[in-house]
Amino acid sequence: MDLSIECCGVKFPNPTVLASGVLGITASSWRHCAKNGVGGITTKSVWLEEHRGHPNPTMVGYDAFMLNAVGLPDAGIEKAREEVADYLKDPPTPLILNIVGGKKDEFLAIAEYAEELCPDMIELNISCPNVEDEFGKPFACSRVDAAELTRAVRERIKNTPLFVKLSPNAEDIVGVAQAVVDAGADGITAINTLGPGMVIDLETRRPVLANKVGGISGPAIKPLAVKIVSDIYRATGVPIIGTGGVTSGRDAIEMMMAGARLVGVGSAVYYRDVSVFKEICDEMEEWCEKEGVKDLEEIIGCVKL
Ligand code: RRO
Repeated sequence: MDLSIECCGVKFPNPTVLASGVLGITASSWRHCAKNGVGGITTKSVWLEEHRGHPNPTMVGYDAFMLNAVGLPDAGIEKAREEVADYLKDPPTPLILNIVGGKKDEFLAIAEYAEELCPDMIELNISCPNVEDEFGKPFACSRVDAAELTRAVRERIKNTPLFVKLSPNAEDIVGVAQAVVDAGADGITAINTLGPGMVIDLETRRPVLANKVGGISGPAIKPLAVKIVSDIYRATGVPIIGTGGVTSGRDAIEMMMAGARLVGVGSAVYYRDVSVFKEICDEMEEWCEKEGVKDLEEIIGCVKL
């Protein structure tokens, strides 16, 4: 069966997308994912200048959830420019460039350069939960801040589909989604990690992560992501990259029924490896054939509420 899906004029061979932050920022790792069946790639969040992340350990994983506080390490846009150019010489799948800053001026500065790299889409990360000490509350926690930033970024990104990645920590994520769409976003990525949360090592009596706390991802947050995607889909109708705890083809179908057009996969790559993309697609195909679904468009937002 053909799992291909169109999103903002970009054709994806299947709806799975490598979520931002999972496999860094090298053309070779993106190609490796593409060889293993991923439908699209999201880059790690790119800064204008080099930014140091948090010290190790930055990640800890359990069956039900993961915690991360990587802290947005990045070498800056010049390194990203090289890797993106290398990938785009012969791109096996579409590329979504994820961009980030600390304060507003840094977001605007990278937005000036983002289109020069010629990605298929751009994702604006305004929802990292791990840098609040450095930069204050994420823009995604306030309708007004999120909309103002999106509007200013949109003025600088004129010809590339712009998605804004939102936070489940916002009091009113649907209101934030509506506000960024009104400010010019073409689509929404939902959700970034929840929390932050904490895991304590009983023997040392210290938090496991060096940063003490970190964003929660993985299967435990999937029902929250599905509910939020459903709410945003019904409120805005814009394309959504549904992300949060998807590890199987059935999870991906569920996310699409909620309203996702593309499905982000992050933690599952750590739980298994990149083979997870082919497994998800195989299971999606199997389900569609059993249910007589000929085109994935039929299931987007089809949940009966
Ligand atoms: O780098 C991180 O710590 C990080 C980022 Br940018 C993000 O958006 N979400 C997350 O859970 N971690």
